[in-house]
This record gives sequence, C-alpha cells and structure tokens, in this order.
Amino acid sequence: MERTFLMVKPDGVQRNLVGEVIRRLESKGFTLVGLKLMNVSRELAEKHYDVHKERPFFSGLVDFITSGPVVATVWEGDGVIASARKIIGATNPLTAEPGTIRGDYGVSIGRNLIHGSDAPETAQYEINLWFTQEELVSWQPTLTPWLYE
Ligand code: DAT
Ligand code: MG
Repeated sequence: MERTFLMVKPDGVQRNLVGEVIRRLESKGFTLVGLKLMNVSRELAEKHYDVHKERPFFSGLVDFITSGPVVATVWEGDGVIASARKIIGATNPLTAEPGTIRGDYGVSIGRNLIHGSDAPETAQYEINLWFTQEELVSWQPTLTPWLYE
C-alpha cells in the first residue's frame, strides 16, 4: 500500500485545525500510521524544502515552518499520495477549490495550513526525513473490507 507524508503547518496548529485535518483524512478512508507534534529545526525545514532553496520565498518559508509546532503525519492507502493532494487543494488557498482544506480555511499562499508529498519519490524522501522506522506503526484496520472490494 502507498504511504504519504502530511504535515499540519504552524498556522494550522495555531488555528486549531489539527483535528479537522486528521478527521478529513480518516473519514476518507486512509489509515494513520505515524503522528507526532514537534518543533522543527532549521536544518530539518531546509532539508524538507530543499527543492525550493533557490526560490525567493525560501528563507521566509523556513522561518515560518520553524515558528511554532507542527503535526507530522504519515498516511497509508491505495492512491493516498494523489488523493491527499486533492483533499489539501491548490498551493494558493485563494484559488484552491472550496471543499479542499486550503480552499475552506486559508487566504494566503504563505499560510496554507498543510503540506502533502507530491509524488512517490518525494513521499519516500519525506517519510524517511521526518520519521524513524520505529515511529511508524503498521496495523490492520477492521474497516478495510468495507473500504476495499
Ligand atoms: P505545495 O505545498 O502545494 O506542494 P510548493 O511545493 O510549490 O507547494 O511550495 C511549497 C510551499 O512554499 C507552499 O506550500 C507555500 C510556499 N510557497 C510556494 N510558492 C510561494 C510563493 N510564490 N510565495 C510564498 N510562498 C510560496
Ligand atoms: Mg510541494
């Protein structure tokens, strides 16, 4: 089964949206296999956003991600990487569709509440960056036969 890395950013934690984010992914039918509240070091934030290091917003983005606690999560399910990106919505909350997390709760690109891995390779990289093997919990939800044919 596929896994993805999702993080409630400091604005999502401050705005009390942790439960709402987890609820949306759980209700959809995805399985939580990793979860932790943590402060982010500059080193970790820079590694996480390494692909953006030449962009003008990079240092502001690292400042923001390290400005308060985040909730780091790993989710499992068929097609979870692309599906979670749809549930999250477009990068700019102003153009993100209503019904998506960013579309429902955000108004600015620099405060877009949540991160989600964008492809299988980045999901693998991010899961390994944020979690140790021991922190990931494999379990068999009893709902599985009601979610998958
Ligand atoms: P996403 O988070 O949807 O994958 P991304 O990978 O293009 O988007 O960018 C990573 C984050 O960087 C994004 O969530 C918010 C910030 N960001 C992107 N473009 C920005 C911009 N033009 N100005 C300010 N912040 C930006
Ligand atoms: Mg991205």
